[in-house]
Amino acid sequence: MSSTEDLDYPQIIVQYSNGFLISKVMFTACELGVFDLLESGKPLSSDAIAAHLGASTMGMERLLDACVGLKLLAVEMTQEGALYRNTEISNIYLTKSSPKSQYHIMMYYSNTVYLCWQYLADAVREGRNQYERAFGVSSKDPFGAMYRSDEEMLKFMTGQNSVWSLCGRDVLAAFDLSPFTQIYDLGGGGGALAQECVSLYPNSTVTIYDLPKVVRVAKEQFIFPDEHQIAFHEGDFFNDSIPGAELYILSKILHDWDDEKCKELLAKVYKACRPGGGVLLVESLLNEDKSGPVETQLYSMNMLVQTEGKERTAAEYSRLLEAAGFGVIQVKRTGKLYDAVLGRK
Ligand code: ASE
Repeated sequence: MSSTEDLDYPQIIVQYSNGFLISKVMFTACELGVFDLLESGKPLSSDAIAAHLGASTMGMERLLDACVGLKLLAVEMTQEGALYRNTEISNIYLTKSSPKSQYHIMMYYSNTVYLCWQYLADAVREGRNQYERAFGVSSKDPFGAMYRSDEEMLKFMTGQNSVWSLCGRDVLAAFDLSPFTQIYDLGGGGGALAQECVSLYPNSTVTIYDLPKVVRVAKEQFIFPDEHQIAFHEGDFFNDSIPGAELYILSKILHDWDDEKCKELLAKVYKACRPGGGVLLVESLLNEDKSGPVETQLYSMNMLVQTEGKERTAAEYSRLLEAAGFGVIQVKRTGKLYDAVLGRK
């Protein structure tokens, strides 16, 4: 792997050291509204951008130049000076109003996840999440901590929703789910995956099962009453009953919990599941030897600082499903961030 060149000047060490600076530049340009301002297509000077966004010229010019270096903005030199505009990628993914916007997940990373990562060393030493240190709330109930205020809960739900604009279709099309018409999305949150599901499978109805306060916000903010294929069920899937259905989607649920909790939940789902029905796990899969993908390894570190869970391999998910009684387990890798595992009853 490493040539003498790398040993003389360790490119990857420099790159990794600067990684968090890169994230923060992108998050900050998003937060300040740079990409939204440039969305119209009209190139603007740093003075004009600073004035519009209520920022210092000196700070804004540096931020814009760093964005150019990161290929998030383009610059052209004119007689009036440097003019900045969005790149195609920024227009699609970094503006708030684009249908594929990643703005909200970035704000969640920048303002919540980032603070937990401050205590990564403590998380590794102690083997538990760092909500206590980062936010002064108990680490024992991760979702109590993550949903400690309506505002935090909304940020999380909006952030999670934005991920499905990138790979929601792929995870739902990984298997032909058309035989399943009655579907429960356990922990379905803001409902973007449920919306993707009813659009891909027009004969299905999806019930979003989530905590009462999550359902309240989902109804207020994300799912309008004219979405006749989407219903809600308020409950805590560990402590309340799970109604019968043909298919249960558990999307990014098992990665929040340890093996014991996963087995408990899957056993409950198995009991509720109609014969011939199934469970669809949507998760980011680790390679069997855990050598990658690096994004999934990093997400697993994030599960350490924020939850009680971890990312797992396909074989690990299969064993959890088998322990609960599910058979004929199929795994589909999508090539994107999230993959799909289907188990049948
Ligand atoms: C969870 C998902 C996430 C719990 C906490 C989380 C995400 C960020 N924090 O179920 C989104 C996915 N991103 C990562 C880093 O896992």
